[in-house]
Amino acid sequence: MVLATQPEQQTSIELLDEVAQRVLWLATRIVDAANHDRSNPDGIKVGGHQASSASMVSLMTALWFSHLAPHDRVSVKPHASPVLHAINYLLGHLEAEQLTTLRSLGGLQAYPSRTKDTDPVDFSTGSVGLGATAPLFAAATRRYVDAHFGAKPSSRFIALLGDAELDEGNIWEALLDPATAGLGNVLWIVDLNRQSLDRVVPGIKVHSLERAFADVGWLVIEAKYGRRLEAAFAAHGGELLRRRIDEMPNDEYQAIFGLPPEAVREAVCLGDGDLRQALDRYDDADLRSLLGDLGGHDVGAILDALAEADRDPTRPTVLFAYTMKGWGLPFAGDPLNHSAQLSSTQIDDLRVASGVTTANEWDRFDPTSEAGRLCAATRARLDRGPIDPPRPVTLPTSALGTIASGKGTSTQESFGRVLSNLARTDAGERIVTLAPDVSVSTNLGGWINKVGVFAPEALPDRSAGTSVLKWEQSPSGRHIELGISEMNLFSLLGQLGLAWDLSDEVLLPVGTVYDPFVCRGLDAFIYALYNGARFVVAGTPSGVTLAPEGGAHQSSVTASIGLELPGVTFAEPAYAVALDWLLCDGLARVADLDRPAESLYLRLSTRPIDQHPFEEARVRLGEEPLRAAVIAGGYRIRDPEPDGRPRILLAGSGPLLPEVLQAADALGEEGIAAVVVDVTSLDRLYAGWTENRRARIGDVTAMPRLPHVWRLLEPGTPIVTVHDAASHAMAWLGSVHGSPVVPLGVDRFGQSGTIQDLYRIFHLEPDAIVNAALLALGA
Ligand SMILES: Cc1ncc(C[n+]2csc(CCOP(=O)(O)OP(=O)(O)O)c2C)c(N)n1
Ligand SMILES: [Mg+2]
Repeated sequence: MVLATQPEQQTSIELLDEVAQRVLWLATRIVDAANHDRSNPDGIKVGGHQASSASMVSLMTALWFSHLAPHDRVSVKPHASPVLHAINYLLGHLEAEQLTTLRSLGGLQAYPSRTKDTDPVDFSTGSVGLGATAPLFAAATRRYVDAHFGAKPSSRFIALLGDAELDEGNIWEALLDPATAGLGNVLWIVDLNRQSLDRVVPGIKVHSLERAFADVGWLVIEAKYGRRLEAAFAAHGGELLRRRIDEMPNDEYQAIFGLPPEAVREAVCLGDGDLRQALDRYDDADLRSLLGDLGGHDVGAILDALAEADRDPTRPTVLFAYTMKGWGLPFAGDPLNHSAQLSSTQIDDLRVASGVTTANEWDRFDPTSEAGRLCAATRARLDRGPIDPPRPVTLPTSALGTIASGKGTSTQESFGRVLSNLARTDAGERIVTLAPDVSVSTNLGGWINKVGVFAPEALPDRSAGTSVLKWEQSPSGRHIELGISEMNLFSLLGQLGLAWDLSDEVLLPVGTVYDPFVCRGLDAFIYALYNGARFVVAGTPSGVTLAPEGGAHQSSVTASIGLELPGVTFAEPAYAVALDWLLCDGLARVADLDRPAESLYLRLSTRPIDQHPFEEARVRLGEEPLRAAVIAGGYRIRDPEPDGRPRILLAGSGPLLPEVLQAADALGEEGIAAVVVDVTSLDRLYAGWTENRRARIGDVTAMPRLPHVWRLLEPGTPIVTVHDAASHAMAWLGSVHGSPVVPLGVDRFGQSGTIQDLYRIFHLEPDAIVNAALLALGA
């Protein structure tokens, strides 16, 4: 690793220990105040994690006050949020009043949050495992940014994670992907306290974990024992003690700290006379404290390990730091300490031990003291200075070009074409695509042929001449190919989508995934949005329209997911031009840093459909009004004048539009006027409607903007909704004007068949839509 800035001098260990004790005090008291100093009208426990925080105090103190450089980025394990806030406070990024606001509305968040905390937080954490891998994907993003836009000041991307986070599969998916290999500026520090939430993790897992990291090319280092234990090992007979501790299973080691001091010796020696003799020089209390002298709480050992981590710039490093959950607190090492909190007497004792009083317990260090000067120097050292605002990126409103009229086309095909056409525009250089081994089958081929595949070093194209797909891999490539991990897709999308903040360049990330497998990466999708990331994702193909592929590949719940997720707009256009407009507009929103973050989720299909009905609507409505309506969520593709006939409104999305239009024709022949609404974005319609409702709930006299959906539907006209997705997603349309609704959709698992077969069994074919309309009219 190359350091951007080295701390000018090695800060003395004693001084760092003094700061660590204050950090421990503040972190513990922040949780205590949240639970005891505030009124608690709910009567439920406020909570907070004093033990998990204590475990991290020495590591974080050493990092911030002696090791970090200004451009480094750190992800802090969720339950150490009080430690991060305590450090940020000592560095002057929070006011004392804020320290008593943990877990209150507008206060310090329970888990570090990029978007809700007011002090510096680089990565949100909370769902264990995801915050841990975020810096790895941020480093992959930086590698891409440096290769395309010139090197930024170097950063180290650091994750501080709990040992039980390594149980999460996403960790291993992230490590194994070639896209994250060889990132020499990545450091993971595992807080190895051998405890998870419920228990001491049995056995000794660390060796297999270390081997697993080494196998995938990581440098593995340890901060295992503190200086006192190392000295004891070096003394006469000390080797016996080292072997005994090394071989002791976690639960046995941990149990020692629950014993009275006088029982510790026998628990360690278990009748071994030589070992007992070697330990004779320690009294009972000394022996117990000696046994707890772990590397992750010895600032000197930590700094040595951090220096070692910096030595190899060619590969990522993991540091296993042995720690004690609850270090320095009365319940250190207790298997049930996860949610334990100090009593008020214990808080009083800690206050005294930390050298503060009730009068100055929330104060920063005296600025003239050594510790105060260290805080000021640390703040100055970590100051990033002014940063040039990212260059604005402009997008065209349309990029599809002409499509052969009369020929049916699918939204997936058009998606590939729009991207390809964007390659040569100004925005094109900012677009980076990625796919979990589905580039070809999601139609990224044309784009890849134009822009190439990203690799940190140029690699030979072994498929040259043998395939229509070129696979040129070089640092200038603009497609990142991932292994089949949808979790990695969304994890990387999330970090590419934060490049504007963590790497000072705007990227327009576009991911593709088979729509059913959105669910496979859903947690990382949610995490990316919660972090404020900006990106486009296309779920394609989708629904039972992917007929022969069968039920395992046919998505049905994804429309509801897209509709309900905050921070992303879900859209499901039917026609090529609508897709083009929505995609260009979505990318423009991604690029516009002045707007709140808004990503775009396109649910697409491989079914070619006739484009004429859209062209007719374009002529009837005019280009600009139609474009505005498509982006607002829908337009009337059939709009019969009221003429006294009974009226029905058919609302459909995506590849089912041909069936809906046929049903409208059939209803016309029965003397029923059918309005057909092509719902291009159910999400925009719903958002507009609920925004209107919410404004009126807040103020019953308010006259908020009429939502687009209000005019799209009409009072008194029953509705049939037709969706290649769970029928529930569109059923709410009936509530807009209080109209009867018959929702048609896919509410069972699918199976193989032809499109017609599947539409028939799910009542999505024209005859069924007509029957549903008659039912709605009857109701
Ligand atoms: C995805 C997810 N599952 C479950 C939890 C609940 N949970 C919170 S902490 C924790 C154990 C964490 O243990 P570890 O990572 O070792 O942290 P420690 O508290 O020991 O420092 C669990 C299961 C969570 N936050 N996220
Ligand atoms: Mg743990």
